[in-house]
Amino acid sequence: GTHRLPQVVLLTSSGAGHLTPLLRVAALLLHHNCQITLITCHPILTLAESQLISKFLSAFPQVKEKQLHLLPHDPNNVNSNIDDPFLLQWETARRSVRHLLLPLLLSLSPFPSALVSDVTLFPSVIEITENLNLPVYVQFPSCARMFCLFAYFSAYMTSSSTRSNDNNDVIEIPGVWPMAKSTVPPLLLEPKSIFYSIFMEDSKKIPKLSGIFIPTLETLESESLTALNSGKVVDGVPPIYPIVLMPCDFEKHLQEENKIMKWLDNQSPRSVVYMNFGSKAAMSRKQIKEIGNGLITSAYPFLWVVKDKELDKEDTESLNEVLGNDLMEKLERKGLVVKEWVNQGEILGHEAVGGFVSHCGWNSVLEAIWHGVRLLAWPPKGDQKVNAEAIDRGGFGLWTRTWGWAAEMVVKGEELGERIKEMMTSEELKLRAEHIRVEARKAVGDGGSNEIVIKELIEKWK
Ligand code: BUP
Repeated sequence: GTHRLPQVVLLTSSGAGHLTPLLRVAALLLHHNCQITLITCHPILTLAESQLISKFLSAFPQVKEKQLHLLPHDPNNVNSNIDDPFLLQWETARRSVRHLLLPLLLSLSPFPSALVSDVTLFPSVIEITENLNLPVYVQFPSCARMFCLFAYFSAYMTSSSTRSNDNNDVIEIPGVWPMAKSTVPPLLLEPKSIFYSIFMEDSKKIPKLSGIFIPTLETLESESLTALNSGKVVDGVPPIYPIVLMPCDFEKHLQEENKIMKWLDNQSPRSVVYMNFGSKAAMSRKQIKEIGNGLITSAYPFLWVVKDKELDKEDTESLNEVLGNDLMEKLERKGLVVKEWVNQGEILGHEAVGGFVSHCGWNSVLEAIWHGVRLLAWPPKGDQKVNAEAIDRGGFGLWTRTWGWAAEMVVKGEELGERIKEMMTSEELKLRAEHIRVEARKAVGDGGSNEIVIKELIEKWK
C-alpha cells in the first residue's frame, strides 16, 4: 500500500557501550512503528552483550534477527597482533561485513528502507551498499564534540598549516571551543597506532553517509551540533540527528527480587554514592584497593561495582580474592560491593542515589543526565576526557583534570574520598543536574526533539 511502514536494518558491533545505544535507537524506531531487522555479529564477545540481545528480542518479538557469522581471524592481516579484544573483534567484523553483508541484505523481503550501522563498521557497509538504493546512517556512541574531532581528523592531520603549528597544546576545530590535546585519546596522536589509521581513513568516508545519530542533548552540545550541521567543522558532513536515548524497559533484570534495589530501598534519599567504571575498564589491583579506601573515608553509603578483567567471561575471581578479606570486611560495614552486571539505568533512577563516580563512558553520562544524578568524573581512557569536558561545561559534575590517563594513574583513596564529599555536598551540582534532567525529559516527551527527528526520517524513508 501507499503507507508502507519503514523497514530499518540495524547492524550491531561489539562492546556493551556500542550495543546499548543501538538497541535504544531500535526501541525508539519501534515506538514509531518502524519494522526492525537486527543484524548481530557472532560469536558475541561478552556475556553482557548476549544477555542484552536476548532481552531485547524477547521484549520485541516482532523484530527479526539475522546472524552474521564472523570469518575466522586472519593471521596474515597486519593488524592480527592487536591485543585489545574489542578492537580485534571490530577488525574481524569489518572484514566479515565486506564479504557477508550483501547477500544477507539481498535476502531481506521487503528490501529495507534504511540501514543504521554502529560507527565501527560503517566503512565496510558503505563499500558493499554503493550500488544499492539504501541510505546508510551511523549511530555514534559518544558526544557531538567527539564526533567533531572524528569528522575533522583527516583534514587536521593532513593540513600543513596545522602541522607547522603543531607545538600548540590544543586542536582548533572550526566552530568548536579549542580541544586540549591532553583530553584527546593519546593513541589518536600517534601516527603509528591503529586508532590513528582508523580515524584517518574512516573520517574521509563520512560524506557518503545519509546521516549520523548522536545521542546527546541540544542544550548541552549546541555549539558542536551547530558547527557540524552548518558545515563549519568540515565540508560534506551529512545531517546530524541529536537524539536523547534513555534506559529502556527491555534492559531490566528479569528476576523480581533484586538484592541491589532492595539494599537501595533501605537507604535515605540522595545519600548513596554509586561507583561503576563501565563495561571495559579493568583497573590495577592497587587502584581498586585505593578506591575501596576512598569510599570508606568518604563516609557515605556506597554501591560499588568492581571490575577486575576487561572481558566479563574472564572476570571470575571473587571479591574477597580481588580486595582481600580485611578490606572487604570494612567495606561491607558501610556499603554494598558487587562484581556482576547491574542494571545501571535502574540504579541511577533510584531516589537513594545522590552521586555517581563514573569513568564517563558517554552512555553512562547520558543515563546520569536522564535521572538528574550529579557526577564525579574520573575519565581514564579513550573518548572519556572529551566526554568529561561536556560534563564540566554542563556544570553537573566535578572533574579533577590532573588524575591523568589509565596507564599512569593511581589516585589515592584519601583524595578520592575528599572529592566524593565535595560532589555529595554541592547544591550547585545538584541543581544543574536537575535542570539538565528536565531538558532531557522535554526532548523525549510528546512533540519534543526526538519525535521531530524520527518523524522527519520516517518521511524520508517512506
Ligand atoms: Br559495567 C555496566 N551495567 O554493570 P558506557 C554497564 N552497564 O548496565 P563503556 C550496565 O553499559 P567505554 C553494568 O549503563 C551503559 O549503558 C551502562 O557504556 C551499561 O561505557 C553501558 O558508559 C556502558 O558508554 O566503556 O562502553 O563500558 O567508554 O570504554 O566504551
